[in-house]
Amino acid sequence: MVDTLVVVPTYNERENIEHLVPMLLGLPLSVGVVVVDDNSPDGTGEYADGLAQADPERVHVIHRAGKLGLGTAYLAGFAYALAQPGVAHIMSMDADFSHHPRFIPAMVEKSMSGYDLVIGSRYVPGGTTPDSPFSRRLLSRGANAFVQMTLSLPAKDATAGFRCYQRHVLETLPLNSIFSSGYSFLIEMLFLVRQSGFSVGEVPIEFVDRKMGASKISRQEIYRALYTVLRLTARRWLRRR
Ligand SMILES: Nc1nc2c(ncn2[C@@H]2O[C@H](COP(=O)(O)OP(=O)(O)OP(=O)(O)O)[C@@H](O)[C@H]2O)c(=O)[nH]1
Ligand SMILES: [Mg+2]
Repeated sequence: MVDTLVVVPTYNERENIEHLVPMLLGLPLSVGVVVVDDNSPDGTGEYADGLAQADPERVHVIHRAGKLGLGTAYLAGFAYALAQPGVAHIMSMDADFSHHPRFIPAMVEKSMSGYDLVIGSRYVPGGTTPDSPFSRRLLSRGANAFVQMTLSLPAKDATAGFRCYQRHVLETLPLNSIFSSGYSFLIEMLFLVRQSGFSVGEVPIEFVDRKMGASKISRQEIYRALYTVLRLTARRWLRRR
């Protein structure tokens, strides 16, 4: 019976999931994987189908018609996870090995010690980004500093997609009310987590840059994230008044 289900959104990650899914299944935990693929032109979806056929109890693939965004991909994965009765921990991670499976046991352990959400974090003591170029560090640090300042989110790494939610968190949060469809979904989720009074813990990780495939972050995504933060700041402000 699968206890921890890992949601992996993919868009053109064939070379990565080839290695990632077997590594996840090899963890010393009862892990299942849900690949949420947006009809990747490189055949990620079909490749994932093969992995699911080989281990249908533990691997599932959700196919969507086209590139519909990271946020809605998480939502599709979460909906599937919540429909599986035995699943206690619902995780999300990138497919590109920036989030390495070896950190999952520590994240699940921390989740079991009582944290409603555990983040695999670059910015707590012990966390590192050894090969990030300066421009990427600046973007990530800048984004984190900005959301700390405006939303005072309860995590040092508020934009990380490496997360472990306890089941009841996803059952409780108003997921359908989430406005962001892209990367800023992660900020909005954390905002909701805090608003609902859930506890957040962080586990240090080594975040390495992708070696295979290409980044999907665009300038447009950055503007959208900025808009999300401003919108949530306004909401918070109005509530306070
Ligand atoms: N299903 C789906 N997956 C997506 C979409 N956009 C990004 N992804 C996946 O989300 C994860 C994160 O995307 P990345 O391109 O690695 O973004 P990033 O990690 O912020 O940026 P890089 O470090 O530059 O790679 C990867 O597994 C992508 O394949 C999307 O629209 N749909
Ligand atoms: Mg990446």
